[in-house]
Amino acid sequence: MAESQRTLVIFKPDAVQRGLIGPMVTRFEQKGLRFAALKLIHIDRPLAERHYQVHQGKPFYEGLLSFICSGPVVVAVLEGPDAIAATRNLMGATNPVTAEPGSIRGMYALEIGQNLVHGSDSTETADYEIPLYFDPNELLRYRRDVDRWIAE
Ligand code: 3AN
Repeated sequence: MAESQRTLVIFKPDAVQRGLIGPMVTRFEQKGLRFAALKLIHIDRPLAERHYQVHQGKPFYEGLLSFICSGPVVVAVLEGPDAIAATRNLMGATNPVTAEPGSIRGMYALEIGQNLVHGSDSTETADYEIPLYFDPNELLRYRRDVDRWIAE
């Protein structure tokens, strides 16, 4: 039985603008992952700086910040067995051109700077990122009847 994990997912401004929130949410739901939280927000510069602090100084840092602040995003916490790796695999590789066909980026995106979705890359990252966006009382604990058919 795999470890149950929580991961932060951001459906980026390009996903909102292109009307891809629905299809992307559907992919995660169909995979079997469960939403613990979901909301539409506008990320401001200080929050973006905290989120992307590991990329500070990289050539794409300023572009990344202005892009993530350029319009509303949908932030979510997904949970389930191995949720972090499962989410990253469903997203596909960072560069959409080489992302696996069938992955979200493989299906819907063409450029690394507009790659639709973010997912935490480790448990440590998830533990850092989730509280940036959600208070503890926003993370809902519940079970779905179908969960027993998805995880042992
Ligand atoms: P991922 O989002 O797949 O975890 P990271 O953490 O390496 O990828 O990069 C964070 C974000 O920074 C990416 N989603 C992408 O939007 C942007 N990014 C990463 N590398 C580049 C690059 N070489 N040029 C432009 N943007 C980049």
